[in-house]
Amino acid sequence: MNVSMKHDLSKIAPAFQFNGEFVSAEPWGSGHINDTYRLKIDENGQIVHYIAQRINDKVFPDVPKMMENIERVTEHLRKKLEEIPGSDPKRETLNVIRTVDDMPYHVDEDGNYWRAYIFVERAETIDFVSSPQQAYEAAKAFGRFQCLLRDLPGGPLHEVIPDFHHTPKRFEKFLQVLENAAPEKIEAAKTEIAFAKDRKDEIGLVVDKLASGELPLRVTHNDTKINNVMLSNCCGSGVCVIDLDTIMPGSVLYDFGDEVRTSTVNAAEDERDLSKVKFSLEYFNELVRGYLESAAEFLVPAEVELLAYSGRLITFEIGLRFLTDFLEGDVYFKVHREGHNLDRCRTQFEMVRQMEAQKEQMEAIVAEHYKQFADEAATAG
Ligand code: ADP
Ligand code: GN1
Ligand code: MG
Repeated sequence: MNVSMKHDLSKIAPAFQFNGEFVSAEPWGSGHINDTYRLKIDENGQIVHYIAQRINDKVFPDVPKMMENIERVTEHLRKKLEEIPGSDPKRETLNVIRTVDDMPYHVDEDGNYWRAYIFVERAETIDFVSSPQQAYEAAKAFGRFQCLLRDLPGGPLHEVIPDFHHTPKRFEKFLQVLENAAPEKIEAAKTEIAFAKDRKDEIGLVVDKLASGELPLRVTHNDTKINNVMLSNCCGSGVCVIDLDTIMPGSVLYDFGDEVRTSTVNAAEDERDLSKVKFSLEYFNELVRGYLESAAEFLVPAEVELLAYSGRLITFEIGLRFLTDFLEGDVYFKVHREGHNLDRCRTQFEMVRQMEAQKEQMEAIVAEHYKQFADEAATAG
C-alpha cells in the first residue's frame, strides 16, 4: 500500500459508531482522490476491520450532498439485496457507518471530512486485469449494479461534479490550460497535445444524444475503473462495487467505457513501457459478455450501438484529463513521481490508438453477444 500515514486515526475513530476500541490504522488502496485507511477495532477481543476515508473536499465541494447520494443508493441496494435469496447485504454493497451524532460524515478540528464503511473481507481490488475472467467478473458486477439501481426511488441524485463526463467541456478546459502552460511542459507533451487536438470532432456523440433524448439518463457510477470493484478471494467473482463518490445521473456508456479503459489491458494505468500496453480483444470479448449478461435486459438499442465507441471515448477523456493535469501542474490527481500524469496520459492515448485500429472487431463482438442475448430472450418467450 503506497500511501503514507498523514492523519492520526486514533482521534478520528471515536467519532464513529464502531462497537469497540480503536487499535490501529494503515493506509489502504491506490485511489487517486481520497485518503483511505484500514482500521482495526477491538470488538470484545476480536479485531474487526473498517474503512475510514478523508474525503477530498477540493474535488467534492459539497460533501453533505455526496453523502446523501451514497446513503440513498446504498440503502436501496441493501433493500434489493435483502430480497434476493443467498445475497449478503453487508458484503455486496457498501455500508456507511454513521457518526456518534448520527451523521453520515464527521468534520474534524482541522475541517477535514471523514466517513467510514464496513470493510469487505475475503475480497480484493486489483489495479489491472491479468485474465479475461477478471474482465468478465468485473463487468458483470458493474452491470448488475446498474440493473439494481434502475428503480431508485426519490427523484434524481445530486450532480456532485457537474459535467463530470462532458468530454467536449473537458476539451475546452484542456485548451484553456494549454494557453497558460509552462513551455517546457508543452514541449514534453507535444505529441499528446497533437493527438488530443486531432480528435476534437469525435467526442460529442454521447452528450449530444443525451441532450436530444436519444440516450436515457440513468443512475450511473461514473468511475468504474477496475479497482473500484471488489473481487472475491475464493473464485474471483464480483462481490461489491465501491467508491460511490461520483454516483449521479449519467449514461451507462460512461460506465461501460471506463470498464473498457481499465479491463482490457494487462498493464498499469501509469506503465512507462508502452510496448506492454496492449488492448486485448479477448479481454474485451469477456467484458462485453459479462456486462451484457447483467445489463442486456434493460439497455436500449441506442446504448448498445455505442458500447464499442464508449470505450474509445472514455479512455480518451481520462487521458485528456491526465494531460490537462500535467500541463496545469498536477493539481488534481495524486502523483508519485515527476511526469506521472503524462505517463498516465500516454497509456490512455496508446489504448485509444489501438482501439481505433480495432474498431470494427470491437463492434462485431458487441453485435454478436447482443444478438445471442436477443435470440435467447426470444426463445424464452
Ligand atoms: P478513491 O476514491 O481514492 O479511489 P476508494 O473508495 O476507491 O478511494 O478506496 C480506495 C481503495 O480502498 C479501494 O480501491 C479498495 O482497495 C479499498 N476499499 C475501499 N472501500 C473498501 C471497503 N468497503 N472494503 C474493503 N476495501 C475497500
Ligand atoms: C479517479 O478516485 P479514483 O482513483 O477511483 C477519478 C476518475 C478517473 C480515475 C483515473 C472523482 O478515480 O474520474 O477516471 O481517477 N475520480 C475523480 O484513474 O475524479
Ligand atoms: Mg477508487
